[in-house]
Amino acid sequence: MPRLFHSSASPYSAKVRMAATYAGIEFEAVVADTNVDPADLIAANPLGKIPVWLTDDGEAVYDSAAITQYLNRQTRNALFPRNPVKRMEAERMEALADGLCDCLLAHVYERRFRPQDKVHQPWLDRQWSKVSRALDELNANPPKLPKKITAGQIAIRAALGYLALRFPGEWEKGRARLVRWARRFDEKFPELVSQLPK
Ligand SMILES: N[C@@H](CCC(=O)N[C@@H](CS)C(=O)NCC(=O)O)C(=O)O
Repeated sequence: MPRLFHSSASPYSAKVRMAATYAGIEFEAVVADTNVDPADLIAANPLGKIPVWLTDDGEAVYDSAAITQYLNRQTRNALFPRNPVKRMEAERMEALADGLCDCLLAHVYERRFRPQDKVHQPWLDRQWSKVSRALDELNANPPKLPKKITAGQIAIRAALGYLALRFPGEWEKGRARLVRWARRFDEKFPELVSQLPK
């Protein structure tokens, strides 16, 4: 069975867990603590980052966007549409969600890994302004939620799950449509809820 190096809180890991579940691919989830650079994680990915998908052939697939493309090929397009325009939209949605998570992670890591007197507020503000713009765009144009969704909607839901976990009360104001969108996603795809960041 394929294995997934992941952590429960990681938004990119959540995206992959949700995408694999949605696509009906079974996997063994293996928790990796990136803080201690575990040897098996480093052997799979010299960057020491999660998620990493390990195929039955022992191949390591990373990063998370490469994994969703890989899972899509394994399932004959369960995660991305064939239509080129629709596919580009789905890939852009995933890129927006991943980029949003990059900013959130930069924010979290700045505060987690630097001594308090070295935390650079303008850097935090710059990251947060990107987060705000991305969330405003999503609130103004929430992605459609048809029966068949793509890795794009899944990535957005995972990113909102990370916001709910690490930034509760800091992003929802003025974005009621987006908050409702997340609730609707969970109602429509209850099987994915347990895979959200926690
Ligand atoms: N672009 C990567 C980002 C992966 C990433 O930054 N993962 C975080 C956890 S959420 C990580 O492994 N951090 C540990 C580190 O940077 O050392 C992806 O999409 O998979």
